Amino acid sequence: MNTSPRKSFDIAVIPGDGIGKEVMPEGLRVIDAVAERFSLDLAYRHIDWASCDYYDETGSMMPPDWRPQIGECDALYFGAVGWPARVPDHVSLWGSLLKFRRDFDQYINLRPVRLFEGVPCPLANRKPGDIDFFVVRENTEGEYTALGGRMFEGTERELVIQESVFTRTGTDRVLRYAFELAQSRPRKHLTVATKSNGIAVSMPYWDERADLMAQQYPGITVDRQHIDILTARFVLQPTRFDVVVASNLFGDILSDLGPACAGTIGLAPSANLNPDRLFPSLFEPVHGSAPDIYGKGIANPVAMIWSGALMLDFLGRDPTCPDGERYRRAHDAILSAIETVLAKGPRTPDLGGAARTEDLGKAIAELVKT
Ligand code: GGG
Repeated sequence: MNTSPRKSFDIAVIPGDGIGKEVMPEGLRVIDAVAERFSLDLAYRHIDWASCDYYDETGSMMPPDWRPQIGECDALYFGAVGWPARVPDHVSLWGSLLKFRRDFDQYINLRPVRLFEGVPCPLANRKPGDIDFFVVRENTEGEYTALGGRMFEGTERELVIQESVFTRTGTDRVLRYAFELAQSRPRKHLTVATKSNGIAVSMPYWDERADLMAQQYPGITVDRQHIDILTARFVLQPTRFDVVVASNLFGDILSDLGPACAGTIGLAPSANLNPDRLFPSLFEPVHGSAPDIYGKGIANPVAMIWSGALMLDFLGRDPTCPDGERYRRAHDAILSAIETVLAKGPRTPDLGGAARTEDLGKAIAELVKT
C-alpha cells in the first residue's frame, strides 16, 4: 500500500472551438490512463465557455465571473480558439486566450520543436536529432497589444497606428528564462531573434537587454539573428538551434514554422507559464481550431497529449507537491508512448496515414498504462 502524502491538483478543462473539441477527449484519455498508473490525484473542472459557441449565445467569449471560476485552479488545459466565419479572430483571441495569458501573467510561452522517428520531414536529409530545440516566446507584451488607433476612416487619408510595448521587466524576465534554459542544456547555445535593423526603437532595446544579460552567462554562446534570415535558417540549417528566444510576434511565427519543418504542427505543444506560480499556467497545442478539418475526426491529437505531459511535469515541480517524481515519470511515460506511436503508427493524415483522432489517442493511452 502506498502511504506517502498526495497533493491533489484542480485542472480547468477548456476545449474551446473546432478541433480543440476533438483533440481534448484524447488528451484527457491519456492523462486519465497515466494518472491511474502513477496514482496522480487530479480533479477536472469542465468549462464550456471561452468559445465562439458561447459568444454566439451571449455576445462575449467568457462570463463576467470567469476569473473566480478558474483562477483558483492549478492549471488550465486548453484546446483551441477561433471560428473566423462567425467571430472576428481578434475578438475571439483577445476575449479568451490572450486574456488568460495577460491576466494570469503567463509571461513565458515555451514551445518545444522536435523531429521524431517515423515522421516524414519536409526538409531534405534530416534525421531525428537534427531538429531538437525550444522556442521561448515572450507572451504578455511586445507586438501583441490593442494600443493604437484609426483616423480619417473610410477616406483617402485613412491612417492606422499599432503600438508595441517592451518593458524592462517583461523583456528581462523572458530573456532570463531563456538563458537559464540554455544553461540547463548540453549545448548551452542561445539564439536571440531580433529585427533591430528595421524596427529602430524596440528591437535595439531588446538587443541591448540581451547583451547585458549575456554578461551574466559567460558559459552560453549567444547568436543574435534578424528574423528574416533566422526563418530561412530554420529551413536550411535547423541543427544550429538549441534555445531560441523571441518577442511575442516573432515567437508566434517561429513556433509554427519550427514544427512545420519537423513534419507537422499537429505535434507541437506549448506551455504558457507563470513560473512564479502566482497564477495558473496554461497548456495548449500550438495549432488553432482548424475549421477546415473540424468534424472529420482526423485531427492529430499529439500536440494536445504532449501539452498534457508538459502540464503534469510543471505541476510535479510545485514545491508543495510531495510526490513530484511521480508527475515527472508520468510526463516521461507519455513522451515515450508518443515516440512509439509516431514510429510505428497509427498515423493521422498529416503524418501520411488514414487513422482517426481517437485511434492515436487510444494507442498512446494503452502504451502509458504499462
Ligand atoms: N491552441 C492555440 C490556439 O487556439 N491558437 C490560436 C491562435 O491564433 N493563437 C495565437 C497565439 O498563440 O498567439
